[in-house]
Amino acid sequence: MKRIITVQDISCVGKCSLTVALPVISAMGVEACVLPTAVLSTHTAFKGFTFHDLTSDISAITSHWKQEKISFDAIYTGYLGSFEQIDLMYDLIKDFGGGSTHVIVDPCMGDNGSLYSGFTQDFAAAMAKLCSKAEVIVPNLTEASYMLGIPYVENGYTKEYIEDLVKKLAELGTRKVVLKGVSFDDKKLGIVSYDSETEKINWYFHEKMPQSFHGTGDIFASVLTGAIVRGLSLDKACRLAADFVVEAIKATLSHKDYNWYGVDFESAIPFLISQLSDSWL
Ligand code: PXL
Repeated sequence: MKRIITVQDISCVGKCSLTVALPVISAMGVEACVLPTAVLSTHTAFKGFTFHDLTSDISAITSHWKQEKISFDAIYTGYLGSFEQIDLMYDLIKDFGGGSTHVIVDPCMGDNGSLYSGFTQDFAAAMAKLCSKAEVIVPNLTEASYMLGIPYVENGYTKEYIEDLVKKLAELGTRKVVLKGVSFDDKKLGIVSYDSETEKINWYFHEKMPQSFHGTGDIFASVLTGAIVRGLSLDKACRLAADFVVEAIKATLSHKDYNWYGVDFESAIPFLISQLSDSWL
């Protein structure tokens, strides 16, 4: 069985980060090991959340893994709470990366033109540097703009603008870029993936949902990671991840009293499993 290590916070309530990565990656038949960066009572869109930083535990945990000669097929980093945690990711990638181990960095920092509570432009610059160590990065348009230090353009951009953006993101030093949330009209939302080695750009547009939710970026990155370690091409991995997010949003919206803070991805897990048939490979 393939094994991945995912590094992100555990928000006890809120359906994001580890509370989605664990069930989603497990459902894909991939072992999900965790390195929690912080424990929060909820994700940061709730008022008054608690935040317990776990930075000081990280080195002891990873040293133990080294002693035990534990290895991973992929390293997937998500929400990181401090500059120090970003620095620790260089060691993690040095110690557990290399060879055939995939490194996926989701520079989880913001959405809809703003950074999440607690993040700054300097943090985005540090995250941009970490992207140089990744094989695949998974920013949305907000994170891409902050990492490149350019204004966030909400809409009205051209195909050329997006193609230029993914190439600039690849210049951060990663091989592959998956840019989320691209839209040229009010009906479709898309994913653009770019492989800087082959210079191939793939576009995938799906139905635009009437509402966006917290945690969908984490769900997307979790499926993408699971799919990559299962051997799917980047294009197929993006399609599967996007389709699963759409299914999860549909499931959420089908209940009139749905939660505002996250999606019912649980209801869509049978869809995810059904898609992982041989026809995807
Ligand atoms: O889903 C992204 C995310 C992850 N972790 C924490 C968050 C958020 C988004 O708000 O607050 C703690």
